[in-house]
Amino acid sequence: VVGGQTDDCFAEAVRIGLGSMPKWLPCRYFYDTAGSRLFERICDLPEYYLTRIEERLLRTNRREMVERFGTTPVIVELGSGSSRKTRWLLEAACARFGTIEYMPIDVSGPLLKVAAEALTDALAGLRVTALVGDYRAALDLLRKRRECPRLFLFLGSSLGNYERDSAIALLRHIHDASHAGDRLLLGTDLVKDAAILEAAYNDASGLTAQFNKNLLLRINRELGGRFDVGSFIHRAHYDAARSRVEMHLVSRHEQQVRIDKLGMVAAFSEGETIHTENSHKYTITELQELAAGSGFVEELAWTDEAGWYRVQMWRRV
Ligand code: AVI
Repeated sequence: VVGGQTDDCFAEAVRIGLGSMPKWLPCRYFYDTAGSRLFERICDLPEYYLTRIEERLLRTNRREMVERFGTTPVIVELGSGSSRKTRWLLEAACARFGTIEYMPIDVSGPLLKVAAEALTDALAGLRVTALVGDYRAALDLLRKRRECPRLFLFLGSSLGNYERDSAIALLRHIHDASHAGDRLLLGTDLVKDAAILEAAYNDASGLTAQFNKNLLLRINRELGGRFDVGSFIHRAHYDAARSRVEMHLVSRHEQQVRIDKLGMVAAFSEGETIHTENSHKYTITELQELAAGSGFVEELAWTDEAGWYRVQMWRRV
């Protein structure tokens, strides 16, 4: 465990976010056990093309991805979750180098344990050292170690959930924790037609709505909240000017909600929203600017035929 989110952080985020105008909650709190399970199911939805395309790009190009390294790299994954897509890459790395050390970093200890057991059962030659906690603490720990070249993985379009400034700050943090010759494999969603994007975040089965509303249920479970989730509507729309899909929870009517453990009452007018997530979409030019702005150079990149999603390998300079 390398430092992580405590219940106090969640309580503080809710106090601040629901006391603000407009109201908001940080999207990292989606991922308690129930939220992480819902997200795994979102990844299989027909409308949510991101995971499917990324997995195909990794599967098809995995050999080329690992061949960049002359000596065996340590593979470090930020926000590994179930490590499902990473398996392709690990398999290719084990085939190329014989043994591989894999360091997944995630806030969910139980998820890491299940993923690590499944991977070591499937891949002889794989050694897993899991780090439970937030990226920053894990990166600080890694900064002090220098055994082999490292391949950092930041997949699943997770960078898109950061505001532009925070995205640069996180990339610089990865840069500071790495050494010349280390590489970053980054998966990002690209700017595209609004209808495709909105369908991906408004799926017909209502799973994304459930995922969004799980935040209110989490407040009820952990902080003694009195939210009636039926009184809120899930809304996701693409803001083309900001190139991002925004997710909100919209109050159906005027209401007051008590949150016992915080000793607060959150008052909502009809139609008032809680802004719960931004999911930024990039152009290729923007991605290359991000690389340059954080001390990396693009070495290789892979995109699907429709140009919806991009995986890029950056080398640390
Ligand atoms: C984890 N993250 C990249 C997802 C996204 O697409 O922004 C979270 C998500 N939100 C709604 N659906 C999936």
